[in-house]
Amino acid sequence: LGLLGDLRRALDAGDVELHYQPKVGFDGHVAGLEALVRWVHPDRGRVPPDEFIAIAESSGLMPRLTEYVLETALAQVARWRAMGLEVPVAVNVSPRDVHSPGFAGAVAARLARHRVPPGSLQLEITEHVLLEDPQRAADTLAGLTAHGVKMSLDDFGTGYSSLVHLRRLPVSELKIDRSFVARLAVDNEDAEIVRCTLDLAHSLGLLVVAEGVEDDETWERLRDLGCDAVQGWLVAAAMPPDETTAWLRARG
Ligand code: G
Ligand code: G
Ligand code: NA
Ligand code: MN
Repeated sequence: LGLLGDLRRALDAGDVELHYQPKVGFDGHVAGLEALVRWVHPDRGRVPPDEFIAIAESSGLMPRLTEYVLETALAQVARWRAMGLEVPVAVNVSPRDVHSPGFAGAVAARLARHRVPPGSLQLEITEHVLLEDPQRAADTLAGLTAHGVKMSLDDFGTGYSSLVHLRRLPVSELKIDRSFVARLAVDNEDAEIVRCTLDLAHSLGLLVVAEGVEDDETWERLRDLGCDAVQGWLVAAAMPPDETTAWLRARG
């Protein structure tokens, strides 16, 4: 598979980009930005992230990809801070990352090197981190949390979501997967799932972000249900760094 070698070279050459998608509160405040990788292959054009992330996962390239994304995102956070734009950035990490020894320490070292306060970094994990070695994962996440890094539970509702998982994971935010959000305004069952998830998360003291919000009606329903923030095309799609800077400035 040539794609793996091409991806490795693209990472070494700095040819993989990060785009940033805002998470916004109902009063309009910017709660954060999610970093999302974008790779334009010289011959094939844009490769969907799902595709090359799967390749990175199965080939052992994931730690390298995550290292690249963390490094690029933290350099960007430092640049924004220098411009007076203080916004937390969320980076997606895979279960493999969380289980690799020394991950928490490596993240702390990277934050220090970029002089970025730990509270400006959020790591988005999925419940899959608990499948392999739940205790080890919980220890790593506790270490990161103790350092001040915020943890977010991504894609909630799609995996092995349970109260046990929620209780075991030291997360401060829960993201409701867009598969439940998309039809919220027209499907009563989805609306119920979202309502129950909000109740549960709030009773555990978590902030809730709804993903994939595309229209005003869904936005209004989420606001009325007491959701804390939204992410989705209604607000903005993921944008290249310069466009994100302009977007942040226009927001004031
Ligand atoms: O924009 P979207 O197509 O970006 O992302 C597709 C999938 O890829 C999502 O599940 C998203 O979480 C994942 N993804 C995007 N960027 C990263 C990244 O930097 N690291 C990891 N592990 N996953 C990412
Ligand atoms: O797995 P994760 O939640 O990180 O994936 C985020 C994915 O959702 C990315 O592919 C991103 O581009 C996509 N996305 C973000 N906002 C919207 C939206 O409003 N609608 C849809 N359909 N996809 C979205
Ligand atoms: Na994510
Ligand atoms: Mn998600």
